[in-house]
Amino acid sequence: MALSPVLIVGAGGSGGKTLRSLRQTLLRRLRAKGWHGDIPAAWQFLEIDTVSVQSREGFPADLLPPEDYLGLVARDTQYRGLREAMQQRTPSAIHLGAFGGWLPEDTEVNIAQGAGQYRTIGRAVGLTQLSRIAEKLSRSYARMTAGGAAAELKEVARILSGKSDQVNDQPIAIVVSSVAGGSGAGIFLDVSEALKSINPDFAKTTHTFLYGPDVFTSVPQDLRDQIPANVLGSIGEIVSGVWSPGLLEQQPVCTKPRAWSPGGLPDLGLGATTLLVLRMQKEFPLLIRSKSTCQPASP
Ligand SMILES: Nc1nc2c(ncn2[C@@H]2O[C@H](COP(=O)(O)OP(=O)(O)OP(=O)(O)O)[C@@H](O)[C@H]2O)c(=O)[nH]1
Ligand SMILES: [Mg+2]
Repeated sequence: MALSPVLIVGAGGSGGKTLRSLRQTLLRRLRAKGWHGDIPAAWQFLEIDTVSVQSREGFPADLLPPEDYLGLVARDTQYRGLREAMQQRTPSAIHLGAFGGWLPEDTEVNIAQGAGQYRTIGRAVGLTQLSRIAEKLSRSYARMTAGGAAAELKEVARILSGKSDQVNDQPIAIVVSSVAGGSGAGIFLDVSEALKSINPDFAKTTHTFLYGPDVFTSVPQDLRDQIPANVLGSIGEIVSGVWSPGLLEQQPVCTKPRAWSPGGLPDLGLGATTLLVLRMQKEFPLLIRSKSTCQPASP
């Protein structure tokens, strides 16, 4: 099987843990085959979470290198300040349409430590940080496609299969998140949008893996009150993208990251994408084709 350059993005805690585990496993397997270097540059990992500083979260796999982590909330940032900044940047005439019905007035949650299992808080944080998300994705993409990365990948192919020509040029993106919490569920759609702004081909080569709610059944019942609402909201947004008009049309891809608008149903941001909802025992692959328009960001 041919190797491809891959940008794998973990959104929120579950996405991040998946990346940590995957990176460690890949490195072990490569080393077992005689590879002496670090993870090849053609395989980029990036965790994006609200939490200011990457933490173990009780999970045994090594943390990612610091440059592979983006914490969206600066220390000491309060939700209220972040919300006001977002509103000030948005024309007041569209406030109701853009924020009405979902953006919380305020919250007790200390957002520097996570979105507290509120998907709307996660999304609000992500929206205010879209340009940082895109910037960080672009840096990972630059490393993945830099001179030397392709030659290194050929060397990996040679070590693994004995054939250095078992390599594809086309970059692939993988987004991993759960739909159950606040951070990942709140940002994975906007992350997918941002990917397309970096390379329009990601509209066709992004794969999204989502953990369903049943992977959290070991979490005590009183700590998972918000999970049903988060899952319902996430799946609703995905399905609305599938059913939005014009799905099969060829649409231009935006060159700047912008928000996916849940109210207008215009764009799921995933292009022709395999979306896999991971459950404990079953996997449901859905082929998502979404309409992609270049309307101004809202908000
Ligand atoms: N108590 C406890 N809660 C957990 C555990 N794993 C996950 N959760 C909670 O289950 C929810 C879903 O987990 P994730 O999808 O990783 O959450 P996230 O995307 O990081 O979002 P937030 O942490 O809610 O901002 C989160 O709110 C977590 O706090 C666990 O091992 N113990
Ligand atoms: Mg978390």
